Amino acid sequence: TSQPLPKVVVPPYDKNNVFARILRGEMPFEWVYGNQYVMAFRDIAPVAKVHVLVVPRGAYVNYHDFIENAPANEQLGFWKAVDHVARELGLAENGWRMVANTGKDAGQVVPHFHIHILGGEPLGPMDN
Ligand code: DGP
Repeated sequence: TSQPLPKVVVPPYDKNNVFARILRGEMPFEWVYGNQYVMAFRDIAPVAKVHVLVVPRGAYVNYHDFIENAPANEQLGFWKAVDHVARELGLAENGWRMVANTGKDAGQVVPHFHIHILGGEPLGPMDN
């Protein structure tokens, strides 16, 4: 028997966040990959030699919102696309890291769920 999980309050989706604007083609970005489920583009402030963001086309604020509310086909399409992009970027052989900042303590700044793909060089330990 387990405790009931605490409720997660998801803020309303802000249609004008930068990734929403990129998805609508209202902002310049460095294209990497796209399909019916996702877009992938270079991070504007890379912290590794390869730093790419994968975002679902659907409007989800964070991981909780995505995993609870996105239809199963969108979720599978998203996760498969993350793997596809990493392979297309040539990261499969030497490996890579996936990161999803969620909320305040993680420093999430863009309120549209996204995965960071990091690699192209040894990344070092995750020291925080
Ligand atoms: P976070 O929400 O903490 O996962 O960080 C958002 C990331 O998005 C951060 O690494 C910088 C990147 N970013 C912010 N604004 C833009 C933008 O306008 N274009 C691109 N390509 N990346 C952005």
